[in-house]
Amino acid sequence: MKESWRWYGPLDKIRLGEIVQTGASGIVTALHEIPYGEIWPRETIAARKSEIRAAGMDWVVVESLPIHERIKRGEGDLTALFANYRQSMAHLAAEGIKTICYNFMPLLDWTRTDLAAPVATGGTCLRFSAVKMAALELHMLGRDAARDDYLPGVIAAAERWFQSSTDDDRGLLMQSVMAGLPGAYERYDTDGLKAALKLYDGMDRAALRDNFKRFLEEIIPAAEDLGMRFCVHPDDPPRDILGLPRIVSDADDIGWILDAVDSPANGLTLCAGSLGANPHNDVPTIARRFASRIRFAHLRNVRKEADGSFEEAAHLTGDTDMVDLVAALLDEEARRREASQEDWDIPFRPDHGHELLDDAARNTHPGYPLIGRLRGLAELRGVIAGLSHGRKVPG
Ligand code: DNO
Repeated sequence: MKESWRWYGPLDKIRLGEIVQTGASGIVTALHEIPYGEIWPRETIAARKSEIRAAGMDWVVVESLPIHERIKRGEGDLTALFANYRQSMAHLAAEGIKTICYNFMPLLDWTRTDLAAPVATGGTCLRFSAVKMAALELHMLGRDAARDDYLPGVIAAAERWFQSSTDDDRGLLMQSVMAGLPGAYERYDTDGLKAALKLYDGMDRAALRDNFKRFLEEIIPAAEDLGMRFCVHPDDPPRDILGLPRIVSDADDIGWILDAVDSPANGLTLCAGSLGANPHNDVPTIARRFASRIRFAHLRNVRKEADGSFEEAAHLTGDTDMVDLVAALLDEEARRREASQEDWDIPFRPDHGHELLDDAARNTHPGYPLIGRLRGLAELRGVIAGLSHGRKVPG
């Protein structure tokens, strides 16, 4: 398994010269500075790639080549947007960067309500509180239909939270929910979020699936021609949110997507933390079922609570059996090597990490501190070494 590390480019407070010291050899990044829908110029890709090379690593996965909201909404004439997307793909492929992670979450990327929840042994973690999310939906956005999405006890607690909250508490909650949007993009305030949600009015699961299928039909044939591997990232959290349908949340969804355009170029990012937040998902079982289509793995763990809340656990603790999951990925790699598949090596990155020790002072991207992820990587490396020891590796 190829050890890799997410780097936000020049915006990142963690420098390549530091990342290389973690022992990771692959970089996962994107041209975050380019607005959604615009073409990624080949020269810019080449320059970023050389910068990474000069630091002694390789750009192994693009995360993400983002999909414009109009494509997700299926709005208007999309010809130019699809053409631009394919042009960016061609530029990436020409530079030899061929694994592309993306998501199809409407409007928001990953969503948390607390970016610095205390961890018992010290440090902080990312947390999703069902109570705070319900307070935001019901009381700050006035979305009454959200009553159907939460347990009665959560709705009552949300009302209490809202009544006793200050302007600062509410502002911080909004900021935390917005923090999942990657890169330098505009964050919404309450009115902005209401307006953006309005654009999705009437969009149900079936309509969003149609738009996703259209995207795959436009993109996957080009990916095949270019020898690229696309891998969809699951929804985080894996449930409808803000009344927006989520269609990459469980094994049925994944099965639907992989069958919608049945091609090796249409693959999956196995994100253990995203999938693991849904109590119906058994992540190692999902990994084994879709193993041949996994192109990239995000390894992290979550601890779920009965009311729908969850928080990010250390990489080897939490509800997902990480050792079993890594074993499933190693089995798949062995199968690919046996079949002489060139792309047998599955890149993974330690996804998210607790803020530990000096991390807080660095003010890094939420979820992406240096020491917390270094701890995660070191633990995962140990699991991989342990499981690989004595395994018969073909060829
Ligand atoms: C969160 C990440 C996601 C992921 C995108 C992929 O930490 O895993 O933001 O990058 O959803 O498009």
